[in-house]
Amino acid sequence: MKPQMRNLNLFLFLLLSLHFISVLSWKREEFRNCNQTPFCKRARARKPGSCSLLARHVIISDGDVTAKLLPKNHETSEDHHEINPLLLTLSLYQDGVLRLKIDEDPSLGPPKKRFEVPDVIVPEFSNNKLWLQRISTETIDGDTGPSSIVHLADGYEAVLRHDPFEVYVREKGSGNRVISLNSHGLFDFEPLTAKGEGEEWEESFRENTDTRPYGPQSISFDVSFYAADFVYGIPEHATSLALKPTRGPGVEYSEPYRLFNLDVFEYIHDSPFGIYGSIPFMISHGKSRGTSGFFWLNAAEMQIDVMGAGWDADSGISLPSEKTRIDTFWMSEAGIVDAFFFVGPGPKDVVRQYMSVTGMPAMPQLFATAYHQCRWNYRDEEDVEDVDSKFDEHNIPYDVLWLDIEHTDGKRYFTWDRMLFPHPEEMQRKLAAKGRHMVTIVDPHIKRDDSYNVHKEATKKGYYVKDASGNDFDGWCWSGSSSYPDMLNPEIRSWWADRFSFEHYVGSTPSLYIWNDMNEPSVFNGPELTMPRDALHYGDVEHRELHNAYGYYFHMATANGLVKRGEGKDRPFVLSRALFAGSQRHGAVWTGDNSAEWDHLRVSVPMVLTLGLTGLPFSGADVGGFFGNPEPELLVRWYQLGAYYPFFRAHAHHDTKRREPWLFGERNTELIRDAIHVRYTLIPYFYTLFREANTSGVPVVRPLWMEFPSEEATFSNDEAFMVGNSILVQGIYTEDIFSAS
Ligand code: NBV
Repeated sequence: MKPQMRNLNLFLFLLLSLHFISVLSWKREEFRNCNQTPFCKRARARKPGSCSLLARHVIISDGDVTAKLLPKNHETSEDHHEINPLLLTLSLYQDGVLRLKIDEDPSLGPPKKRFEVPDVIVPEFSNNKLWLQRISTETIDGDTGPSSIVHLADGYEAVLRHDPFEVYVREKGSGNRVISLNSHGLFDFEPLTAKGEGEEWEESFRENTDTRPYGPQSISFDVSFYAADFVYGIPEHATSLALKPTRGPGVEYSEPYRLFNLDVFEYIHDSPFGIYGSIPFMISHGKSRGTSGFFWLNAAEMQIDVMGAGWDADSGISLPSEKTRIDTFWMSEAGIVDAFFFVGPGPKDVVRQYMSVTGMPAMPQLFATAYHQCRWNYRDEEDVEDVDSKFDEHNIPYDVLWLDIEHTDGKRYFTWDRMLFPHPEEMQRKLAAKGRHMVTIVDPHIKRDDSYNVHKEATKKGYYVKDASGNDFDGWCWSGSSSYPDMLNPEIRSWWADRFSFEHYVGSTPSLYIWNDMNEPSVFNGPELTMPRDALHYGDVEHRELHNAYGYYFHMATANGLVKRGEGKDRPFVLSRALFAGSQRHGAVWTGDNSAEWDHLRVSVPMVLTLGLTGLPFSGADVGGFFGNPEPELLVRWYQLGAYYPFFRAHAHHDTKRREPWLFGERNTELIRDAIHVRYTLIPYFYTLFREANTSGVPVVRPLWMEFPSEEATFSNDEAFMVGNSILVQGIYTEDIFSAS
């Protein structure tokens, strides 16, 4: 390339980067709300009782209950041939797990197979299946028609009501309900349709148009939790632990909780808007009965309403346990119904039941449970050496030093800027000699540069996600024009994993571990800063169907890369920003780009507790706050709280002032040192708790009610928490406060 051309390109790149950076601060209008999201708007407009499906042909097949769901007027409808029945399967598993699947009937020729998320359910789960032999039929009090009933677990039964169709779990004997689906008749399933002549099927939001080759394909239904005082879960949101109602008279939030993995710049601390991760798993807890859970394995955009008291005042539907019932409404843009009901009855039981489906958390290495020092960016080898030696000088322990994107050669991951980092191996060896480790960042956007071997190979092998016209998807990110490996494809994951071998990742050594960022995936010029929904993945899967799991597969492939690199003997450490159900098997996560504000310190607790409840015990928030410069008092408080996060890492944006622990005067250094020392004193305890999580699923840090399930006063407390069952932590979230009231 001619030098003038190169300069012009550089200029354009800088201009575009500046443009994206300047428009990145959180602006509500850049993200869709429910009304601007057609499937959400349609679903929310439905009235209770509008589902007219009946369960018919209820039989046992292959040890499951199967049925066909048909509209009430199907037999008589003149155009009944156009209404295809849906297939329903109810399967039972050990430990009180009920699975409900509903999909279109493949034998009736839908234009394509709807996406079922692979590789999240662990293979061992199928060994837990209980093969049904018997089904009984009963007309339950007040019903006009029959229900099919099967034994689920000690003391519980699963019920499939035929007319109207409803599924629930109830206690044997008392008949009290635990969880139910479609009790309000809000179930809806939009079948795929092949696009007809002249039909548009497009949706636009701001400057982006979303093409829909199969028409609308959303699914929605109501789920009710009985004997429930509160519901929790469905991360990731910056909000309270006990979920606030989103529909009904006088609710505080008017938007549903959104599950759509997004790179939200400067997220606010109290909102149901979706951020980097999505786990469609909700837990209910109440004093009178205990805990239950509901998980919908679906990776498309989801929106979930928590109904407030009186939301259904005019519906005419009356259900048992009015007062202690919490109704919720689940809407997803695509996929199938693959839902799991967990009966508990204790909080730890529900978490274990959920993990029997999605897998136990990985056991981290000891060093990863210690203190991590990060900043965007440690500039060069000298800076690294200086920071490292100052920790020793100040008698502050730390275990891991992190390098952000600037360490690479022009954001080409797996490379080094050789001017700044001429001797990466030596740098890592020096740290390793003191028992320390290094982490470098590897993002999924691959620079479209023909001299970059990762790009060359990925292009040649056809490993990138495709755009709607079948070309390699080209989006804008840190590396400029970039493409994204299609992580849904196991072959591509395996190729990606091989990038981490010492041979391929030149300059890496055995003490180097990995950080996956921007894996929502973040695309600066994409709709809502992500990939267009009509991009195409392996097996013709539309991006809309798998969006929330893209980062999960990326995390998985990276973790497998470190396993391969260590020939299976080294436990990997990979931190990921995007997350999905099952991410616990691949490593740690953090809560992304928070701000140096007291409110962000405060909300970090419910965020970390929620992640733990939904299977991810290894999480933390950036200590000090990513954006902005914390006052020394806030920084000290953050260290004092962060010392109890399962993942304890300080991190900061490159525009912030340096904030290593010794930069704020002697007294503050002493306080920060003390906080970090407390963590080091507790490392054997933390490590033991990680092992407990690894074998039982119980999180390392727990909401108080997990340890004291009948103490009502704890149910909505998200300021204090338990580390294991023996340490209670109360953070201080306001300035000038010296004790907790
Ligand atoms: O890689 C730069 C940052 C990183 O430091 C941060 O932790 C990530 O959450 N990254 C986001 C991209 C830029 C954010 C403004």
